[in-house]
Amino acid sequence: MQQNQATILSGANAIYVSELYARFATDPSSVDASWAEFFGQMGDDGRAVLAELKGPPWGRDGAKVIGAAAPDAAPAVAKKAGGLSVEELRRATTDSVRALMLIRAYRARGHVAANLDPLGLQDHSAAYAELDYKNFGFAEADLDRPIFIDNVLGLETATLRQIVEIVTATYCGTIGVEFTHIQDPAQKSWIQRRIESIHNQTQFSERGKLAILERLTEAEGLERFLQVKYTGTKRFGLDGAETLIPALEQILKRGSQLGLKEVVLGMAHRGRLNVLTNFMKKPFAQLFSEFQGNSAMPEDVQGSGDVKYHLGTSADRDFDGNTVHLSLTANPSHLEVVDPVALGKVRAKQQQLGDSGRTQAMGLVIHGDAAFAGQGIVAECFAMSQLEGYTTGGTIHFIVNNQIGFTTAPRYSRSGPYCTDVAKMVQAPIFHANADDPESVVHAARIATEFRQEFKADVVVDMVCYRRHGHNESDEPAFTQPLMYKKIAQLPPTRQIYAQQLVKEGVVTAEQADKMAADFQASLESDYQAAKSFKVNKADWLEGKWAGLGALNEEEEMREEKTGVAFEVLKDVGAGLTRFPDGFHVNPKIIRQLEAKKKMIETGQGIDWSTAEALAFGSLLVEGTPVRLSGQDSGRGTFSQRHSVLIDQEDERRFAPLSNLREGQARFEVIDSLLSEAGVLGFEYGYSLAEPRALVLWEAQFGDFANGAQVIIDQFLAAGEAKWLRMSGLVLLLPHGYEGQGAEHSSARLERYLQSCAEDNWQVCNFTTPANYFHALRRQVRRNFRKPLVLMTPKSLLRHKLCISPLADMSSQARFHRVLFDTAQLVPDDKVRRVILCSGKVYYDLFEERAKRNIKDVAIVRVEQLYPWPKDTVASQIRRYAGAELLWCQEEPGNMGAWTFVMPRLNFILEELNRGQRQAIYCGRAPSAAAATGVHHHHDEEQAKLVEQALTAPLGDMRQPFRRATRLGEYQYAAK
Ligand SMILES: Cc1ncc(C[n+]2csc(CCOP(=O)(O)OP(=O)(O)O)c2C)c(N)n1
Repeated sequence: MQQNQATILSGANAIYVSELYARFATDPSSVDASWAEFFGQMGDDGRAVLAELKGPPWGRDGAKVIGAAAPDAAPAVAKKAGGLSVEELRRATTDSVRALMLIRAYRARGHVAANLDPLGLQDHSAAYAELDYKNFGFAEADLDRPIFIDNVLGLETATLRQIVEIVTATYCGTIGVEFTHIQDPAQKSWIQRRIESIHNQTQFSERGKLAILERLTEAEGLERFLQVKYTGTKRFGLDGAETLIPALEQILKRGSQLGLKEVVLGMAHRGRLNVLTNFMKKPFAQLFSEFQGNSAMPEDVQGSGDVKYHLGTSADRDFDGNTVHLSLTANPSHLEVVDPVALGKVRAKQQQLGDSGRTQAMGLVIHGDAAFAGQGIVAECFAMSQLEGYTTGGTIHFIVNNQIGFTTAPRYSRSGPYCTDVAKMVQAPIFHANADDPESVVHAARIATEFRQEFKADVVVDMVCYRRHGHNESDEPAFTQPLMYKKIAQLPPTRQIYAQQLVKEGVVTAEQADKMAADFQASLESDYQAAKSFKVNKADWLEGKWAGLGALNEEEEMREEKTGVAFEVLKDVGAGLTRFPDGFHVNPKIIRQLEAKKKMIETGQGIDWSTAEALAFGSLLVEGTPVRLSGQDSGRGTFSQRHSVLIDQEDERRFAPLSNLREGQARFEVIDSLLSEAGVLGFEYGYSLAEPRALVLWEAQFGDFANGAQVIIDQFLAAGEAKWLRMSGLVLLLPHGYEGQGAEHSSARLERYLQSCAEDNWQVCNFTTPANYFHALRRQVRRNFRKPLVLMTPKSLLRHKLCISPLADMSSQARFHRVLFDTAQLVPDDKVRRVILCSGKVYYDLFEERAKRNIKDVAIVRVEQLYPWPKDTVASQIRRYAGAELLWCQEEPGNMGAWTFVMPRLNFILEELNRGQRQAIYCGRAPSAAAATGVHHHHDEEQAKLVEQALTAPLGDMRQPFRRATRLGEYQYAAK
């Protein structure tokens, strides 16, 4: 029988049965009635099994699948193969197929019956019913009958009882695995093999068990200590989720064995203090000192600082001789928004390490269950995870799933069964594990780490736990979850549960476990005493890759950086911009553009915007500074202006001239991004944090779309340095300008950036010349400090005949200009009637109209850099035209653009200069709810009118947006 069993579903029999099934599938009447009945009873799963009898595609890779047939087996032998009658064969096949269906059901659905919830709030009855062997055509009487399963589960033959025991242990223990959604056969079979071979349990050594107990003791001990010493102070404790700490430890330990050298962490508030100290080894004394109200920064360092559960840190940890550098990214309270930032840092570190296999640096992101399910940026990160320009070779996502979000229960905070469902968008494997079984969580963390290192893909560990206290420690959870909290109150801490387990196993005595806890409390007590005199003696922001850079001081901001480039270099780089390999078929229209570029470089005249940009990039590259630009369609450029990647018209090969300038040049990366703003901007910001020596740029398709990344802009770019002492030199390219294309395609919302300007936090500019753009880009990486650069960038000016610069303006003697003076032939300065200050594209409208009308007594001064506000230079220009009236002209509506930013600053200058005119006057569009009209001829009329008014209308006639209050108290535009 054994021997017959062994041959039933292999070789020719398998082919015979599968062919029978194939015939049945096309025509049920074409097979014998008994087979038809058998096949007819099969559900979808059974049919899939039958269809796979010849060996499914993913089984061939190593996973042993029942009935994998030798490809050359001859079907003709089948009729009485193995000495069985057709009836016997049918019967045995029935058993085997059913058993296999059962096993498959557990693989796919076992997690629903797994014991995942320490609170035991889940009702498993439906899951048990779903997986009951009786659903698969078996009866109790079948339990002990041997069934041939052809080495699935590592057994050739097993009784139904054995099968059920094994799959229950493997798939329904305290770990539930979701992996059958994975389409990559190698990944799927790897997981199946990895977990089935050991029934999804690690046999930990005594040492391993003790280490878990120690980590749990520290995790719990810290929370307990804080609860006593700082009762009621917010700490967003880890109580109920302490198993996080041994799990993280495992990720590093296993990771370091598999080549990890750097791990970038991103995490939210929950348990952060525990992670900072127990995992990242921030001194406890420092933490206690912060609890006592002291700053996390040294006294001589300025800045706003931040609450302690937002702070980052870095550390080196040693695991069996392997050192891993850890850095926890500082983050704002906006949940999940740190995720792409951490990933961008990982990418930069991989670049620095030369880690092309992406096994040395990794992101480890810790999430809350409600935030993971609710915040869209999580999906954006998954969307980026396998893209060439953004992949980091997989992230380990660890979810502290305490089954609540503030006061909101899961049924209100997600639509799917699990908080992890979003991870299925990239077919990540998901390990759900019960935190009250620490060994299971540590085991899952280990497999997740191995998976990430093996497949360079994202993986999720969902640690199901609970939150012992309220959302923070002064919050009363029973207001909203009385039953849950009754249950929680009865639960012993995880440490206690595990200590008891180890006592039972004889690994420790109860006294040893208690002593471990007492010793830790004693050591915290001595750190607590030390905290009283703890001083942060050094800020850590200028270490590692930041060494040699410094903080900004005022002098430095005003210093004229040498950003010009020698003529020969410019010419050489310029020649490289138009070079491409022989036999590369460039689009004829682009050839024309390249020829025009060539002419610009050769003559040194008429350099346009994109050529200036390419010269800035190219000169930096040959000087050894890498350039990374990412944004939607940035390779070509939204306005078809950049063409930094040439595409062969016959085979779509790509060629980037900027990558081929010189031997030994730095790396140029231009990336067409996914259609995300927050995710991508966060990523590039993270990249810039880790790599201060590269020029990193993010480009919005149109400036207004950056509003989708507002959180990154407000909370990281504008305030990151002030809060966390973390500089960034990221450049934002934001197409802006009123050209009649409607609201979103006109305005990059300049006003929003200007509103956030303070403490020299960043630079906000709106240039009118390619040369200034060139210098600003170079200045960004040639200064001794880093500040984000927010640039309004042109659209129509990209092709405007006047928006050009001579090459000389980029050469060694040339430099950046914060303000551009009027150099036209006008009446003498003291006869100038009016000085119009403006910024950006409207300058050309004013300039051309002034020329057309032959006006000679109106000067136009361009404020190229709005922030830091070049007060002295602006004042010098106002002083220069001593008798002139002062006007600010802009094309944006009065409640937008730079007006409300410049107005008080101009008024201040007028006052200082003691001018008769004390109020700067506004000339521009009326305040408006939408950023621009969508009707083209309205746009044309408005634009013509504001230009005409600026040049000719008496000051008293100007439309003053905020002069008159209406009855409703609303400030309205007083139309004349
Ligand atoms: C984007 C965002 N919205 C709202 C909040 C306010 N908030 C802070 S914690 C929290 C609940 C988070 O729940 P979960 O992700 O499950 O983490 P837990 O606190 O339970 O660990 C909320 C709503 C926030 N910080 N960020």
